[in-house]
Amino acid sequence: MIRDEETLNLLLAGVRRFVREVLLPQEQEVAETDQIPPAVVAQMRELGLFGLSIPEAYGGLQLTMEEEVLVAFEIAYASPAFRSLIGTNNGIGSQGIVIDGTEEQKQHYLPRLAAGDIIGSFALTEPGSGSDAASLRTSAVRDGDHYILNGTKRYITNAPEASIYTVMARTDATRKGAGAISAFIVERGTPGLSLGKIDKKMGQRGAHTCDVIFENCRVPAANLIGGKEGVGFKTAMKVLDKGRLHIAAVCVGAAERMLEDALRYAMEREQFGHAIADFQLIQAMLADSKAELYAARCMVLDAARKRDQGLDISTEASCSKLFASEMCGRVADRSVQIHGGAGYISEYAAERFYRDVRLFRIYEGTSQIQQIVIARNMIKAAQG
Ligand code: COS
Repeated sequence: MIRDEETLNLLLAGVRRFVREVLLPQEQEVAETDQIPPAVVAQMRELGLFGLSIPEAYGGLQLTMEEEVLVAFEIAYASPAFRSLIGTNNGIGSQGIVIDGTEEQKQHYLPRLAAGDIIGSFALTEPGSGSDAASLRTSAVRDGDHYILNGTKRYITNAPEASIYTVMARTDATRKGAGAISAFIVERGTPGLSLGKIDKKMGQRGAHTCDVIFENCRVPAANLIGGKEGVGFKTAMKVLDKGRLHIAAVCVGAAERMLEDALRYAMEREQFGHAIADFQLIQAMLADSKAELYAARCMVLDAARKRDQGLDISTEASCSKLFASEMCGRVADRSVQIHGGAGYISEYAAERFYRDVRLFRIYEGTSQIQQIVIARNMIKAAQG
């Protein structure tokens, strides 16, 4: 749903200009230094990019899902690290509070997340629990008006920058599975919370992950999301339904960038006396990429519109993430192929994007997890 075409077009044009004029010229430096310059972060704040999906009542832009994916298409045209910095505040790092938080929790945290004054982070994965998220072992034991958390969370995006963590922990050690999991907001600086070393990743330099470690970390009971135990896994899944759709949109934006770069290169590069774009084997790669990209874009928009109608889009979000992230991987591969030797050299964006986009098929649920979600939903629906 688009609420006001004119306002949205202004926002999209502003983001597009910011991407072209500010982010693209900084990409190489971010890749080399592994840091997004503070001046760029300040401009992201001014544009409202940290609060795209946060309700207006708490200082955000309250974009509908359709509007949000349109913005994501634009921002993902630049290196994924830029999107990653705003990604958690708009997605997994804030939505637990937006969807299931108490009024006090919303008032306390959302305005600062929306403004980009603080970064939010989502701590689900553990050393022993990845795809099988319901097997997580971090414990939260009630002690008066606090909970005591123990455990380790792994590969947590933006954890080094974050001021608050949405942490899924087991509040009933005697029960296995999803029903004993609760979600907490844990503030950085809480005694007993520490961070591991920043992970060395394959790509997305400028975006950081690390372990988040809890050792007898005392968290006020008031920070239990929604004030209710045992529903934290469902909160996490609802957050991921939206997050997966957002990532699918990011895949579309990144693929568009890679395809434009590949097309430009193919039209400039000459071999056998012709621009290589004249050759049908190159054209096949361009055409397949274009067709798949178009399909992914349509899927993402359709799923976003359905979510705006209030429909359950668990299946559509997983279909979109599965198809768009795999499509993005294929486009990345073809882009390197079209660039030939140049595609293997770090001077060209093709090489960097090839590594950066590999993550899309893994985080917020691997392609295989999306397949499981889709098939299970089909079977459940058929059983009635
Ligand atoms: N929305 C709301 N509730 C949901 C839901 C959703 N999208 N998906 C599942 N639930 C509920 C189920 O209805 C069930 O509730 P009941 O027990 O009341 O019936 C509960 O959550 C447990 O669901 P399920 O039995 O399907 O859990 P599984 O342990 O089988 O796990 C998968 C389901 C595999 C889909 C889940 O663990 C998953 O998404 N894993 C990947 C995790 C991930 O994406 N990690 C990335 C890290 S975050 S960057």
